Amino acid sequence: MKKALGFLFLVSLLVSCSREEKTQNPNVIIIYADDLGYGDVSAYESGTLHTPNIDRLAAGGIKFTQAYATSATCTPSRFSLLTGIYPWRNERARVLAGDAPLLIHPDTATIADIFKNSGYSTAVIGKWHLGLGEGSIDWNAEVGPGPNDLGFDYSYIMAATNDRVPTVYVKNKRVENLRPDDPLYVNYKENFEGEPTAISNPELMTKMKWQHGHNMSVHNGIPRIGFMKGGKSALWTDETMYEVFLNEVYGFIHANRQKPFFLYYGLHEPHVPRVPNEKFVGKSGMGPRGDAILEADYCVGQLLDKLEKDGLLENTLIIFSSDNGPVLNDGYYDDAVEKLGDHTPRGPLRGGKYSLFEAGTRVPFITYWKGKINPGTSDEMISQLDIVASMKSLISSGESHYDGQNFLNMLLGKEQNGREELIIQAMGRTALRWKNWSYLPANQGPAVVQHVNNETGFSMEEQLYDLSRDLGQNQNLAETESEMLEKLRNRYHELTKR
Ligand code: NG6
Ligand code: CA
Repeated sequence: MKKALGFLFLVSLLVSCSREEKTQNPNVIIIYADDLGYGDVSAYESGTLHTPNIDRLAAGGIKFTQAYATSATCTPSRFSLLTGIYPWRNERARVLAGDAPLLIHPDTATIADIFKNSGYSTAVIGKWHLGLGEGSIDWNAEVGPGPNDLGFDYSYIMAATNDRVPTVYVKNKRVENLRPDDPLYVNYKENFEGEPTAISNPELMTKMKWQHGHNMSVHNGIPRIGFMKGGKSALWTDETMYEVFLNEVYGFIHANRQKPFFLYYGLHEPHVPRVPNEKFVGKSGMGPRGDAILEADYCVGQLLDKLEKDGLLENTLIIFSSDNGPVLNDGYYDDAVEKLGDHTPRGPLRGGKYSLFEAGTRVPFITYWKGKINPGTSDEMISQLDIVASMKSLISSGESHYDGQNFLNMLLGKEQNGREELIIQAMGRTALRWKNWSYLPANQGPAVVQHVNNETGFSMEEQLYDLSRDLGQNQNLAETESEMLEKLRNRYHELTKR
């Protein structure tokens, strides 16, 4: 009898503990779009393109108007998102090839480690682009180290980008659906003898043609960067990618509905090649880029519905953002420029992907937690660099993590006390945001990215803009505001000292 009572007591204790844990430890989902611009979300720039599901997040959460990716390209931004370390501290944090070694050292405390160490189930599903392995990858064996060595219990990823080989999914270190009788080989330096490329066999490009770069191996009628051979059974279909990742997301959430989980969901849209499912084709009137954004928006809506159906919406903090600013022509003939119409992917900002001007790194950024966050807008400055420290504070304690600061209360709408200063990066160059000012030091490099047509902000003349009066960075005040210029120049050098 005594024993039974003891047992019952233990059971009720366990039940109440797990309930307690549930309220104390919310699930966290980061939805990270690829190349989605500040003005691509209709909650930010009401125009011709409508993103009702991302808008649903904004309407029920906090829309940040001054939130930054750390870099104007993917790999460095993702590096910082997961580590809280500025990308310019790591020489290798640049757009990586599909066979590049893992960029984050397994000893680094990542956001996934932090969740995992607090008892969370952790997963990355979608775009990775942070390297895999240690230098030479055998795609037919275990592919690692990778996300599973950085705190993610589960990983279902594309290794790099959708325009880079290998065009396969990697699930927990194994290329999915690979058959031993048709091994997969990848090379970024030279082609495999006898294998066709977009140059030798242009007739293979049945779905999309390259405009610049992207002229090596062809898969699914689309030319890519890098050479690949074999692995036919494992090759992905671009048109169903949204669904493959979404199903993985459902599976992970369902398996972990009883315990706290952290999910990093890397959407592949609207990065090139833009090959949306037929469900979305023609729906935006803007060609594949607009349709791909609608596909991404649909995925956000499906995820919200799933959480609601599983009764998890009130116990899940969602952070939505993008890895860098927008780009139209990023290497394929896909009508992105021709069919743009009145839509303004960069919103009121200058520049875009690859740029030190604002549109390179200032991105949509929304926090949503049903019943916990009072909806609103925040004009405070914050960086994706700060997410790790803020999540640390959410589940345990701490005020910083490497370069990142804790802004949990601001993310939850309880305080308005953002960053005073921030270093941003574009293609290896850096600039300073300080209060309402933007300072771009003298930087060597092209003023405009060839073919892409995005302004970089690189100039041998220093630039100084007062964003409170000149959000579009049209008036360089470097000559007239010499005191401010000197102050910011000094601060920039102090902050970027390595
Ligand atoms: C560039 C590619 C571009 C895109 C980018 C990475 C060429 C000419 N351009 O080198 O298409 O893939 O890398 O984009 O190859 S990111 O969003 O992953 O950083
Ligand atoms: Ca990107």
